[in-house]
Amino acid sequence: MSNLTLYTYWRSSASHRVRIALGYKGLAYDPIYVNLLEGEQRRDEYKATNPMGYLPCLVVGGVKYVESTAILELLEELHPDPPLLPKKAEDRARVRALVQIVNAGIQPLQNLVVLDRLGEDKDARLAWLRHFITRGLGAWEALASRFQQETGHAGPFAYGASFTSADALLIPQLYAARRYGIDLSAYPTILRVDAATRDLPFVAAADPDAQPDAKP
Ligand SMILES: N[C@@H](CCC(=O)N[C@@H](CS)C(=O)NCC(=O)O)C(=O)O
Repeated sequence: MSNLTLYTYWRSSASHRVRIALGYKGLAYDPIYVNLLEGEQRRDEYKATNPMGYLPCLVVGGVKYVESTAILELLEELHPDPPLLPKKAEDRARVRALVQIVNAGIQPLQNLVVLDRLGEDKDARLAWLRHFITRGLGAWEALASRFQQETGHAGPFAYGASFTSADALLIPQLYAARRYGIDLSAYPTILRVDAATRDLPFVAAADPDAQPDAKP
């Protein structure tokens, strides 16, 4: 039994972020699987956990925490080493900007609850997903590359030589981009981050396809 319990679903990108952060910090957790395709997140039982009906939820010592970026910040404050954020305020602001492009600018638009409002037309849903993911990743690439010029950082991670929250957010977004057949070849920084992180043990362990609840 761990002190940490994570409500998760293999293809939930927000859960994927938290799985990466937990692994990065070497924290074990007990999973509780919530099947999004079966609508388990919309049942009253789960809404008592997160009133938005969203994954993930991390339970720490019996207390429930929701919103993946708030959870990452909580983990950072409770377990600062290894860090997910740089030391300097200016660097932290830049990392948080890369985090928010994914968290606020891309992921909410690919959510089931949003796609369901578009109707059943699979082609229309796919076109929507491709449009917003491509738009957001293009902005992420441009901003990351501007940060490199401003600071002289050369990677290999999203922001410099150390793994940060910006990587923990980008990796799940790339999984979703590939799932929807988006061509990433125009994004050299994103491809560099992908190559630098893909084989890290905590990244591989958090991968959706490696989760016990993954469906082939
Ligand atoms: N801002 C929230 C977003 C959470 C979120 O959108 N979760 C998705 C899975 S990645 C979800 O549970 N969706 C359920 C639905 O759309 O019905 C966070 O970062 O935790």
